[in-house]
Amino acid sequence: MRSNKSLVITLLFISWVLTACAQDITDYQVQDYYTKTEVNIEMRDGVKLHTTIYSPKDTSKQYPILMQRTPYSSRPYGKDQFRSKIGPNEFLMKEGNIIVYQDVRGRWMSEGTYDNMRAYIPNKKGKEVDEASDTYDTIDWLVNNVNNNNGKVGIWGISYPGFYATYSLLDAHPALKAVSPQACIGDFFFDDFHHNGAYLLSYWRATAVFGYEKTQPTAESWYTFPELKTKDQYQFFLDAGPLSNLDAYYKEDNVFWTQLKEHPNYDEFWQKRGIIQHLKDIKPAVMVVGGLFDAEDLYGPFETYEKIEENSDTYNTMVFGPWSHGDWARTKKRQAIGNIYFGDDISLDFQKNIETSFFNHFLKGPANGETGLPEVKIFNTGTMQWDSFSEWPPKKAAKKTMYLSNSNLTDKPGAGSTEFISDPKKPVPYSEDIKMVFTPRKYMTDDQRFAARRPDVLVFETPVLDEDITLSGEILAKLKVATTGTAADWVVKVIDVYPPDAEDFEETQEYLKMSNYHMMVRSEVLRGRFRNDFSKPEPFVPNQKTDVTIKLQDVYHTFKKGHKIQVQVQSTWFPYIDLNPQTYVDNIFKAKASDFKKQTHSVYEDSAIEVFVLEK
Ligand code: PG9
Repeated sequence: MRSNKSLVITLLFISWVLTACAQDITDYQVQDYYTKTEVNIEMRDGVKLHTTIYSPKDTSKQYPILMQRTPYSSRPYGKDQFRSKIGPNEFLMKEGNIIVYQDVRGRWMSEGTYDNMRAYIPNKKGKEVDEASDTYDTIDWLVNNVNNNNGKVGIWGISYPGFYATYSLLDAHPALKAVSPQACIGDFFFDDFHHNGAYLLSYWRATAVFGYEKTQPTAESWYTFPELKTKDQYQFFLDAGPLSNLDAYYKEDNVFWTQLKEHPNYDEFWQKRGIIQHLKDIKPAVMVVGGLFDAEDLYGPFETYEKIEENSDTYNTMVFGPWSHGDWARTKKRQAIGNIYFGDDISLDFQKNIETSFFNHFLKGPANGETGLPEVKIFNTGTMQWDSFSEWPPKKAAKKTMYLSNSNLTDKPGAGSTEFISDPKKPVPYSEDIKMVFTPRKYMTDDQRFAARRPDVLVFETPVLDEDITLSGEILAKLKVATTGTAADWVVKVIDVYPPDAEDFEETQEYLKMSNYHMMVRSEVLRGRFRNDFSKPEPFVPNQKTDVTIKLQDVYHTFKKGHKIQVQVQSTWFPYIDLNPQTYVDNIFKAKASDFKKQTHSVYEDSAIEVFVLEK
């Protein structure tokens, strides 16, 4: 039996080691392990793009290059100014990689003219440029000029940088081996600024970020946000009235606000800027990452993965977690969105065991054989567990149709209809806690009881479930509606109703918070004028029964035994989206106050929700 003394010494040594490791994580200083250089790389048309290069100080070995191209600035600028963290995550930072940030054309310290979601040009000639050629030219310069690089390049990016990551797959440089588009914008008519043609009014302030053009390379922000004296976003926009009243808050030269107003339909302006259509014959390995509760870019990641899967033989995988926009890049321990707690260390585990493995396999490893990562890793937001699939959507899921009949979700259609009055003067709030935000990020698991109890929200639900039911894949809302007016928006929400005795999440510690909680699982809107064609809007014929089909983005959610599935249908969702006048006008951005009318809408009982139920 060893003496107590040696036991104490052993314990002291263990605690020292742990502290040292902990210090290593907390005391890590980028400047102690990396040098920084800044270069202006000349593109094929002569424009120079400002590029920051962090290179490991240990020059005894070679490293891959991990790059991000961004419209949000590569700052801090200055060779002695270091970011506190670099790269996709801290594991890849501490392992040592050459990490590069680049201001895209026309932004911050780069030259050139910015073009918001610049359109891809197939078969470019001579000095024709787009984001693909800028990426190609940049990679070519880097692999030929940066010391100690191993000739392999990876690209990652979240949101707008995610769009540039997707873009890098087109006409890809041969040195580009691995790309991770994350929360990647696919198309501004379905991501961020619009959802199925409805303008996201809640994004209004963000228009400043992309609306003003700088006249020369600058390290200082050149755009300003509208000065507002309120946090109450609902009241502000309700009081503001028609969208044209918002012009006064933007200087006349806000290019993007003008583009939004001039292109209310899915016209060539938006179509040519969508990137999904070009994703074919992709060569680099791809890992698409998204958040199942990402309020900004949900369309992009799902469409990016599925389009590459359809059109390319490359290694193409997808990870979708219980995250809001970009959550997976943070190092917080507790993963929760609003009142819903999903577990601890979910993001850190993703960074360490998935993201780092993906890049190391293709950039440092033999890059052949299996990565050991699943084709699809997706979090079940009902069981709070990760699951893996060899394809998405899962083949072993069967379509099930539920009809919206007399407040119930039933197996058979009804013969009647339910009506409600939709009043633009008292629109349905999109949440109970609406603040004047840059973009709405946290509402997607909010309790929907407040809405269920409004007369202008129709509620349909199953009886209490006597067994678990798991929905996997897209949800299609096939509504049959009518309106006394000639225009209307249609919002569908799919909700998990917790039982009255639902356990509180240990972490939440708010007594009986989860009792009868109406957790939003998925929601989507369609601007009714686009029901047949996003590029050809058309009015409703008053009081005529009309088909309106809305695709809700994919889910992976188990509705547990004792819960209920609920569907809510409404016509306003304010100010997440702008108000529909409910009388047809060519361009809602130019509607007058007198155009906005209260109308009576009807939802017929042969309306249906089509879901995919995963077989047990
Ligand atoms: N896609 C996100 C966004 C775009 C435009 C305005 C506001 C947000 C993002 O890049 O974060």
